[in-house]
Amino acid sequence: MSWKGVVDQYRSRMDTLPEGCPAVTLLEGNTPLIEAPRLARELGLNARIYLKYEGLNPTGSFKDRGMTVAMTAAAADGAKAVICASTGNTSAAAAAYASRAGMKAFVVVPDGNIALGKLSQAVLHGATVLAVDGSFDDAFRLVTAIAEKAPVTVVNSINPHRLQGQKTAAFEVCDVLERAPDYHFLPVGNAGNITAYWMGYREYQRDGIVDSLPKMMGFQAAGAAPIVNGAPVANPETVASAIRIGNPVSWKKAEAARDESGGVIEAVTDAEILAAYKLLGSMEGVFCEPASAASVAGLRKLVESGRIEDNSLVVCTLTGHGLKDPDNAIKVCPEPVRVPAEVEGALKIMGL
Ligand code: AN7
Repeated sequence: MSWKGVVDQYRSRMDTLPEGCPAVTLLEGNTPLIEAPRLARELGLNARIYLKYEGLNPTGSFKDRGMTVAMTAAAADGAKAVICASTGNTSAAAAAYASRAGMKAFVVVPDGNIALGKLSQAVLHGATVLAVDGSFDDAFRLVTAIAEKAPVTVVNSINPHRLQGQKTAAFEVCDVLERAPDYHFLPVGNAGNITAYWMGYREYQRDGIVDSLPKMMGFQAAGAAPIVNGAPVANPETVASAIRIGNPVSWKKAEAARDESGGVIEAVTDAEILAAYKLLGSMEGVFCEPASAASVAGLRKLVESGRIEDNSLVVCTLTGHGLKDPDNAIKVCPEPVRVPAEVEGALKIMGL
């Protein structure tokens, strides 16, 4: 049977959607859960590691899962326009799904701080891109203020439909593994995704589909780690622009997910993020964007400090595709080697 997209695939679990409304979908979800044995060996971990590769969603990130539900609800409600603040991926998803629904999209982004791939998606899909001189947090404040005065539906994750969609990734993990993992590693920015996964896992356990729950392991970038520091960060800074957020909307819910699951929310440095980013690409053939690699950077850190039990089942979500932000890859990897267009000369340089 062909995949129907997350709304119709999990319609009976979409707690917030009005009954029977037609889905606004790009057939998102059903992303691969890729085993990573070389990574496990490299980390020195005697455990099974799986990568939930969310970069293979239609717009290249996990945001499509929430956006299909938010846009389905907005369309059912007769909305004509949507708005969001974004570090990039939410804006790409909002723009794409709005165009599909025949709605206008306004996306508010921190000027100069979103990856080019994401900006190109927003403009190509016809959104009006508003660039603010400030951080994501400033953009988000502007969005909520605009929505109080004008007929636009906010599709940031304060919109409860978003988390309903995003929880389906946890369902898919369990559907494939036929159990819940022991640990689930995620990058944390606005903290919606860790909240949504926890919601999904608990729902499957409540309904007897799985009989255990994972520890939720969230990782912020060290320069944008308000939850870890216990205070908002006024000027967040990190190479992982997707999670450059100083005051997460789902802060309290993420702490609840951490505490109820017996997990952690900790920080990883930009150097640790980039090392994990390169490792995933060079050892497992999986290209994710820097923010996504925070999950694997976190795993590595915990393995190194002996905090992951042997023989565990570990899942790391890779939230966005590496092609969103190719500049970063070019910056951190060696340049192409110039060779003459002639065999002997080329072989010499190749060392063969
Ligand atoms: C690749 O697009 O917040 O903790 O505005 O794009 O649920 O916020 C993006 C977040 C991780 C963090 N990885 O997830 C936005 C935005 C990637 C992301 C996160 C984001 P949350």
